[in-house]
Amino acid sequence: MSYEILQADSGCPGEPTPNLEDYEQFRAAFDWDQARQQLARLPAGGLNIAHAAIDRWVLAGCGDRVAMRFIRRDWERRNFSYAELGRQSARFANVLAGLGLAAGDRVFTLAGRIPELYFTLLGTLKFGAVYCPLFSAFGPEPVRARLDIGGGRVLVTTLSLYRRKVLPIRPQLPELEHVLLTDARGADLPEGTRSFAELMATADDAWRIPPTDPESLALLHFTSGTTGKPKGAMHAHEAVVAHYATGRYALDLHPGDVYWCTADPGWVTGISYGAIAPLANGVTIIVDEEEFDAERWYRILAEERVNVWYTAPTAIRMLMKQGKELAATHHYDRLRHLASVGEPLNPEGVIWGQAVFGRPFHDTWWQTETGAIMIANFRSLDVRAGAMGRPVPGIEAAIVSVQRDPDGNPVAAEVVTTPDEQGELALRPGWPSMFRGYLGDEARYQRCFADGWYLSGDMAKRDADGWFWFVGRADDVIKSSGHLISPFEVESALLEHPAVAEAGVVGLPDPVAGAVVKAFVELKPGHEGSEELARQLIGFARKRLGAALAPRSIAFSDRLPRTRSGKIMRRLLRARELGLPEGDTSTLETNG
Ligand code: 6R9
Repeated sequence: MSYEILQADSGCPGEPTPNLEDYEQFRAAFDWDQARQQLARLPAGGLNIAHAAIDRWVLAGCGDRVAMRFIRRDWERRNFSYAELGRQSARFANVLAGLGLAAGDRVFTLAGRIPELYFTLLGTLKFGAVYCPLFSAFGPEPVRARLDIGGGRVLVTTLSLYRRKVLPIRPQLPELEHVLLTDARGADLPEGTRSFAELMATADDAWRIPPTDPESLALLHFTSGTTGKPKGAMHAHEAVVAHYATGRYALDLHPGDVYWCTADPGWVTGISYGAIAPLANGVTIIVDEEEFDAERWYRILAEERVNVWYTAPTAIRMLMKQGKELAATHHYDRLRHLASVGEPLNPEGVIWGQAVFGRPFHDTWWQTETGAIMIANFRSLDVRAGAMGRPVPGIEAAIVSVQRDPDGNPVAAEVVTTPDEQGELALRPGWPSMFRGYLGDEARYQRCFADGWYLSGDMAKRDADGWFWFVGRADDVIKSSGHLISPFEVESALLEHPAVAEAGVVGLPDPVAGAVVKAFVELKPGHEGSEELARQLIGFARKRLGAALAPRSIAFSDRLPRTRSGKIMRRLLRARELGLPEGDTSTLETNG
């Protein structure tokens, strides 16, 4: 294998040394208890994410430190100290008590990066309820499916998102009792909603976090599979031990740092690393309300003197597209560590970081299910451009060869010891942020394990020195601009259109988004494929699913390739579209 090596930076004068100085030594000595002990336990007993992230700093006399620096779309900036976030989240816990919530109930947000989202996250955890974020880019159908599976009792959202995405599906959600709007009050409130601000204004700003069993549920993050409904991955309060430790050792957070994670809070990254990990490390987070904008991003990195930046390959590729000249309009002299997650990071991206910021991007790998970074390029190690990195201390990773029964259930997993041989990336269960199950779907959870390994669903290789390299997904799930998209969810939406008989949805390579969604559609008798119908179907899917999930293009087919049991063979659709070898087609039905 040939690849470029970028030497570990020795640091500029005055810069802190890496938290993890000697990987091998540290890894050998590390155990999770060590990290657990660095987090204060809850005075009332147990471990609570919101206490570890906020209240412990206030109790330690550091309440004045800036926890969150919020940048409004119009550039107005507002600082929230740890003490202020402590009070706002206490207020929200009191709001939930006032609404009659019980421990374990589910509180959802459907919002972009607004301060109220962070008050809701932390207040929900203080109260002992379970927090679940939704992407504001979702259309009504994905919002409905997730609120339904999650049994959401409370939803915090904005007036416009409520009108467009919740109102049409509200009658189908009998369990959703309370909708709180962050930007409406009094006469502006639609029927059946309440004002977030008004409830907060009358709530007490003191709250004593009840004793919290570290195993009690804290977070619910939806993810996508190839078949069936969205999966709600459940995480316990104990997860904060891994958030804290990976923030410290993989992202190299130091006290006093300004840290910027650009992830959407509807995604697991936006919560675990947009809020919990950095706050548990006592740093200042930048929260920018605006979406991607290259000029704005460079300005934020420079003006906010960002030290550690965590972003994603699609964003890096969009910055690269705009050229180095734009980046050169600012100085980034405080930038110490650059990291990326969510999709494969091309070597060009890693190297571009070095050219533009004087530091390479450090790829990290993890999933909604793992809850925290599992594999990373560490600041103290050379970066192998194109590799995902090495396992985080406390994590045992391997490449396994998996045997599956005809239904696709894993029956055995054997570790592949030959370097550079492809197999499925597997992890030994037991780390603190390991998901505790899929809500209401024990069978699907069980299907993630074989022979004592958690199977990630990603294909990868391990080189002779222990670096892991991403190969591709083992299933049909699509990653587009960092969004994990279930082809099944897109197919289901298309099938609701009166002209559609069958649909097969695949991801096709795209230089910026990584992959884009394409749908192959079989029409019902009496319908003719045309450009006009393709446009209509895209519009139909967009309305239901939102722009993030809807297909970009549609092709019509008289007969989609199916297995003998009738399943659409997405893999074959993709191979044919791209002119790739068709692989094993032994299960393909033979036509007429
Ligand atoms: C955090 C997050 C998980 C899937 C994962 C893999 C892909 C994530 C990656 C990567 C290549 C990386 N993925 N990081 N692929 N290199 N560094 O992304 O969670 O949305 O659940 O997605 O994303 O396929 O299995 P989630």
